[in-house]
Amino acid sequence: MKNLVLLLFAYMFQHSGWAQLVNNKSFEGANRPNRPPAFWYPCSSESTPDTQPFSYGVTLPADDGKTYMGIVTRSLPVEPFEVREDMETRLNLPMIAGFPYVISVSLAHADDMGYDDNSTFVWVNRPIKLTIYGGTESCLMEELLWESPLIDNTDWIHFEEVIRPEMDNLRYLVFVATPEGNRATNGNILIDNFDLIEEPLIIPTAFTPNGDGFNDQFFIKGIKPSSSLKVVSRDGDMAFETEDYQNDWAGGNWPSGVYFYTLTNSIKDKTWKGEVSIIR
Ligand SMILES: [Ca+2]
Ligand SMILES: [Ca+2]
Repeated sequence: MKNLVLLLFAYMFQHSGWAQLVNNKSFEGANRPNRPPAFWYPCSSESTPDTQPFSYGVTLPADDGKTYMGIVTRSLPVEPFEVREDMETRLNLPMIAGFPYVISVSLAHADDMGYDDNSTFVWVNRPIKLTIYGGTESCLMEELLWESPLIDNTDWIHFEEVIRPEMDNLRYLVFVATPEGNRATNGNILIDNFDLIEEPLIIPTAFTPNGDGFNDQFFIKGIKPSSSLKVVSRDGDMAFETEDYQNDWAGGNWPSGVYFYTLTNSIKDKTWKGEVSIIR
């Protein structure tokens, strides 16, 4: 029994891929104002994100789990005239330049957010955007990775997009509450169910190079830069070989049949092998 458990563990470890990049991506924690959940830290000291719901009139149930993050922008009558709340998390592994990552997040807006200020109610309810930066050091906003549209939906909308950082070794993500058109405003954005993963590799088992514009190339979804590819025929002849595959092999003059590929990424030092059929 003990051996079986060990074996199962080894199997799961091998096939679970690489480590999760983001901790507490659902922003779970005790609901309370001016305090972000674990693993998320404000960079600017002027104002601190909230773990919602139930602060400042926000009541929307979480999109995932029980709690989520709320960040606001505020317009001030005195310097600095504007506050943009932000929060940072440290990735478990740095991002690799040029690699495709899937970024996904649920966003919403609270219509009735506000607070009492000396018996005057101050609304903080304008729609704003979420901007996500990457940095090699804590709180450095070195590369803009993603920006949402203006979020005025009061129910959650889930966004998902593939991004490719230009800089290498981005280790920190900074989320910034961003007014539209850089105008200072009292606005809010609610954030839940975030994730950032390396785009999974999907290697097809067949392609059809007949020039009909559909599935004509050996197209590997999520392929990483610096990926070499070798394709060998059943007879052991090299059908295709390149050091940096660009998803452009249309089978050359090779006939229909089964071929064997070896795809190697030199940056991750990882190899995938399998069969692919040419169907003409
Ligand atoms: Ca959550
Ligand atoms: Ca085709």
